[in-house]
Amino acid sequence: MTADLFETIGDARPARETMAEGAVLLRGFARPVEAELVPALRVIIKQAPFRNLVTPGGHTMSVAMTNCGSVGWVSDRRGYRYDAIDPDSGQRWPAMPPVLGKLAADAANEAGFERFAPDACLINRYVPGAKLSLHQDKDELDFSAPIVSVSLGLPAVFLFGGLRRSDTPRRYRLEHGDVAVWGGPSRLFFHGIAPLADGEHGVLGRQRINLTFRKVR
Ligand code: MD6
Ligand code: FE
Repeated sequence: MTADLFETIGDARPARETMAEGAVLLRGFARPVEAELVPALRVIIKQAPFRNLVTPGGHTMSVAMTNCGSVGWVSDRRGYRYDAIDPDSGQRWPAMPPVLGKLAADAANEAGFERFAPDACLINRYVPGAKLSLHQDKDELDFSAPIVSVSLGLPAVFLFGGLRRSDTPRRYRLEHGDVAVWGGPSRLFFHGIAPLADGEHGVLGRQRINLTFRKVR
């Protein structure tokens, strides 16, 4: 028995949970920097506002997105890709604030992935009812780097499957400040977010914000 097994953050959820080999949930990991995170995000979304992207199949996504970092993830009728330019403004995406890059690197390190240096941070905004269908994150060039995902605001149900779309996903509740890190053997696992339940969060109101950090190039 290890102390780790019984370590909790006061609400009986273990501070650390292994979801699969290479995939770990670090509960509350972002809480210590929350007060810096939220204002940094406000600056980014003023410069690069959230928008509902269109998939190559012509569907408008229920999740609104923006990015910071040297490249950003975009989707339109031509496909999914990373681009250094925000197509809405014609300008570069806002730079990744140091507090964000450091949080991602610290979380990756905690999960056993050293020297994670993300060049992209996709910022997702969910309003009640918004969802993200099962998908793989495979538009990056470098699958040796993990993905670090930070949840803020309303809680969500994270669906975490396997390498095949048909693998039945497990469900994990992601709350404000929780960080999921993903890599190695599970880097290409299918995952998604169930339709967001309505609610009101003390800091962020009626929404969930998710940051996913990637090493694209
Ligand atoms: C979300 N996250 O949590 C969407 N991808 O809103 C993702 O799609 C995701 O959380 C790769 C790794 C972790 C994730
Ligand atoms: Fe994803």
